[in-house]
Amino acid sequence: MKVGITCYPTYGGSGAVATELGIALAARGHEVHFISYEHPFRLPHFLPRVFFHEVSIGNYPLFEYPPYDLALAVRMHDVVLSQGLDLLHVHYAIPHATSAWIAKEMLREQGRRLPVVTTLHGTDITIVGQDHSYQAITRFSIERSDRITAVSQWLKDETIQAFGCSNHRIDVVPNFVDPTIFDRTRHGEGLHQELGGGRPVLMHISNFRPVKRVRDVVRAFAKVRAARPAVLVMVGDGPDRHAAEEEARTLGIAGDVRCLGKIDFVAPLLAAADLYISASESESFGLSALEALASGVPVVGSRVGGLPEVIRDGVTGALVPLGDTDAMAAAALRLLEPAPWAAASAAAAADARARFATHDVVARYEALYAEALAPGG
Ligand code: GMT
Repeated sequence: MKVGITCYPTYGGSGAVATELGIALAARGHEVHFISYEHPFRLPHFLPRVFFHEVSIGNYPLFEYPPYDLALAVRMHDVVLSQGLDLLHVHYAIPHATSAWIAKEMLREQGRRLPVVTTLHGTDITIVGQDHSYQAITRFSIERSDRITAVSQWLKDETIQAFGCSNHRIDVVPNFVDPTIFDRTRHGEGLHQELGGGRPVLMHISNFRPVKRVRDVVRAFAKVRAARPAVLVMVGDGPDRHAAEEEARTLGIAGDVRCLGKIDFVAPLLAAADLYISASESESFGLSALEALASGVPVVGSRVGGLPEVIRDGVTGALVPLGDTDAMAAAALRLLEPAPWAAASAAAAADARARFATHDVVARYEALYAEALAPGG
């Protein structure tokens, strides 16, 4: 198959999933064409059967807001025709599903059918899509897609509740992880020693947006730190990074908190972690949490959104009430004890492989593509 993939290329789970999907599809013999304004951050520069088509946004002094969605629709239309694409798979509804619908309509005028698969990821449904400025077009574009997928059952339910797309089939296709890359056994002790100097390493990876509640991560860590030596390694960057650093200074633990900034390839870091902390107030899935689990890192997370579908409470980690940093610290301290840690670490790696391995999930997308391509599909 020749598949066009559109996603946000910058840091973020939806771009990471879309890119890993494209790489996996190419490895399975498909031809994959990424269409976006920038090279996706997880895409190495050359891979057989993987191509990148940049959307250039023509500007004009009249445009205070250059219309990216239109430039994207035109580029999608061009690439479908020039490369003979079979279908488009867009990640994150806004504006990608809308641009895909425009491209599809332009092609229909020319007698060309273009199936569109839309994957809903999170805030496209829970926040941005429900903003009055976008709600009607988001619903319209989702409903015009030939196949709709959501990354968790929770997100599917939210979509139906927020948009009422109840007459439309939504398949739950979870995010996935490559267990050969996120594999603790591939990495030595060196990085763990470097990061923690012999102390347990707690880790958090995100884009530091308000929804991630990174100050709660620091507060929970401070309570762990009060009970035993440990370090907190924070990876990523975003609007609340400064607030997290400030919180660490205020709590007097700045010396034990290391903010590493944005790092593209996090597998070695996760393999050097003992515990992963997610304090998000909403998380449709939690890709970093899954990558941590696959790396044998138990996760302490807030009981929100799709996280309970990813973390098995009491088995691969712990779920605590949102904002309850006491409960978070207590769970972390329990899990840092040698026997509970060993059991949870082994269970986490095994569960991630059993339920979310790349091969199985990508096969489900292939099946959906085949359905959408079938006559009348
Ligand atoms: O919806 C977002 O916040 C953006 C998106 C992203 O690009 O990071 O994150 C969402 O999609 C990820 C991949 O499917 C999920 O793992 C994240 O849980 C989800 N974020 C939220 O729901 C806040």
